[in-house]
Amino acid sequence: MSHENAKQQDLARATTDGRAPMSTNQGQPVGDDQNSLKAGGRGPTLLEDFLLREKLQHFDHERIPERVVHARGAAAHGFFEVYDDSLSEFTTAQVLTDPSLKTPVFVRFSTVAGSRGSADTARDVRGFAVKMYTPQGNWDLVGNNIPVFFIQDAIKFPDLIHAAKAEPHNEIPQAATAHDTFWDFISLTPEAMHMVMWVMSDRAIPRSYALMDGFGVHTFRLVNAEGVAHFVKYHWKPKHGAHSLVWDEALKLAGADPDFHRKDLWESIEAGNCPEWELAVQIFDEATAAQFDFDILDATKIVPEDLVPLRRVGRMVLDRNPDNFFAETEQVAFMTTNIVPGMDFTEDPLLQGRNFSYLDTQLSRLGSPNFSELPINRPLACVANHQRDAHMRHTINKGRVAYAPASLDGHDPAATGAADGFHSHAVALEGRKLRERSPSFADHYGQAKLFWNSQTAVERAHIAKALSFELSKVATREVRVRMLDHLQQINPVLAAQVGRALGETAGDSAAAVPPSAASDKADEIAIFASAVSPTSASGRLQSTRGLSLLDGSQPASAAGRKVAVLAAPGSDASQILSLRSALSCAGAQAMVVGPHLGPLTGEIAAMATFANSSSVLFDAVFVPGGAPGVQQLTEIGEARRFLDEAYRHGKPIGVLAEGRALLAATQLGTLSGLAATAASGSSGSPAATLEAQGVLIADGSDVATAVDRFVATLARHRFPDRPLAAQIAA
Ligand code: HDE
Repeated sequence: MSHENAKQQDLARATTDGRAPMSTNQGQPVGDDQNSLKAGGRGPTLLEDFLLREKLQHFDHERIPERVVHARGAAAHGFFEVYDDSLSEFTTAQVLTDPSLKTPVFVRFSTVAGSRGSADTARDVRGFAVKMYTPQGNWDLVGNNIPVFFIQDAIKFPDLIHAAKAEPHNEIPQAATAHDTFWDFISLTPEAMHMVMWVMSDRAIPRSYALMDGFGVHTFRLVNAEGVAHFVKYHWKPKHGAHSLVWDEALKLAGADPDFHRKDLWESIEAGNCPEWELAVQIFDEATAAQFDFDILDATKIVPEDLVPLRRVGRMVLDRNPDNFFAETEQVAFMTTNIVPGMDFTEDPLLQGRNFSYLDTQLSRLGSPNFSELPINRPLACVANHQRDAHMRHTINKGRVAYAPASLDGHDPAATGAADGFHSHAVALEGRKLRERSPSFADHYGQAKLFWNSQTAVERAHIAKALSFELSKVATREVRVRMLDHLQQINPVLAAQVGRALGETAGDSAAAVPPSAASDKADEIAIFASAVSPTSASGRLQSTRGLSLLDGSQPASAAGRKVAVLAAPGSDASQILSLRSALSCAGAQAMVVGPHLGPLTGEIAAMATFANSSSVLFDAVFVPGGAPGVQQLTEIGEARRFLDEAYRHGKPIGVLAEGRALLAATQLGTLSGLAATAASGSSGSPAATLEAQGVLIADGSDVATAVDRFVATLARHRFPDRPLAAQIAA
């Protein structure tokens, strides 16, 4: 059996389709599962009814505690493989050096603050936890989609989480940091400022799990066969690029589809559109680390890519959905301590604390040290030791020797301690025992500025808007003002703009402009274009690659995208079919939205309606021609809003032939002048202006070309630069 399939086979031993004749948990056949045992037809129920009691008793105990953080999540199976053996220079870990090995993986994505039932699109860090079932035991890379963290020392973690979660007196708000206790804590925690910049950026509202980066966050060690160690930072780079939602869309999605990310992951895999990432590493030695003007043990710092480039070493594909959410996604137990020979930790005080916390948490959530025997957690590597007993022990250990050294029953005391077993790297340490933060951790604003400088003007405007939103929800003025002081340290224009939104004067107030609500406004973006800050603790870089989502460095791809096709009886079916086949060639999907479900026009049926969906569920909107269909659509307010809202959210829009009339009937049609040109019958400049903003208007003479151009536009994700967006009420 190949190693790749070994975990699937292993899980199969514990998997059932439940199709056998019904039985109790003790295996007795059940004759009647719908009526309890009673004295007479009208009761009372008899205590003797063990069938009733077993069923209720099991149900009563169905819940286990949700994760204290990262409660909301979704997961999938897949594999990881390295491209070649080039990392053997640095590590003995087989998973990183043997290109013939396909290592089975189970990956769980999550939000941090919300409860298990909270909405997927909350502004939050995303967990990106990878469990690899390697031949040398399990390796867990328990990372996030943001490469830094709020705090430098694990001892502050309970405070951070208590402040971020819903407030304890009324359990409000759910899955949101926009409240007093979070910002009170943050405003008193300068070390959080770099992370705050990331969390207020669009990184915290990803389009999907498949379209986000992953990071190991801490600096780890790799150790080679000679015992020589190097430092390593891990990155996961999504094949189709990292892309985000816009804030107004994320808010609306929380209502329209709280399962948006979970569903996207599930449906992509079911459709064979398998999410894929490359593993990239930054490897450097102690001498290099010593030259940096920041400390590589400080989890609030990145190692800028311009200092140590990424080296892409392998790929991970998620290709199978779990069979059972509870047994797999809920019971999977990630632990930072799961590393394999050839790897090691560093002295990062956040990582050191995590190395205690994850095992401890599993004991409480899963209730027994035997959690490692659960199918989803058990390693493929052979388990043999003298640990015994405890709740729910599955393994039946034969013999009487449960100790070492031992000589009875053929045990050989010398056999303990295999030559290629795990051993910790012999790090040279010295120092006095003390409770103190290293002075090398003291710079809290330098890399916040590096991140800020590395963003495009649009991204800076989004950070300002996110901060304005979050802080405007803080009732205590002193907290808001304290945050403005921190922003002032990061960038005075940022502070001024947020200050203006909060009704305060801050920063370079001459540079601020009246803030709009959620949408992008040209003058707001313009003020950020040249608002850069001098950096520190950044390797003397002013900006660096790898931090912006909108600088053009993300791969353009339409794969995995969903397009709403607005249609009604009389819409042009052949145009819809052309679009559908062009999208499917690009790995994207068309979903026809109509006034009702079922057959609409030709062989086209609606899979969604204006009553059950809205533009936020899609990446783009397309309106085919066909005069009777378009006429009907123009009379449906929701159809017009579909286009207005998609425009406001920067999404590609395509209209073909008579479909143009629907666009002309929208607010965008009026504001852009398209309605006026439509009335006069002339085709003029509004269409050309809109085209530059990702709104394609084609006359229907060459459908194939029009459709291809639309797919190419879809691959560009979003068009933030839309001057009319702020005027549209959608
Ligand atoms: Fe976690 N974290 N964490 N964390 N974390 C948990 O473990 C903790 C931190 C991360 O999908 C818990 O099994 C401490 C950083 C992910 O199941 C808990 C500290 C990073 C997941 C815990 C941190 C993470 C967790 C809760 C500060 C990014 C979800 C349930 C020292 C590198 C894993 C559980 C999954 C989960 C503790 C900080 C990522 C309580 C004490 C930094 C992705 O043990």
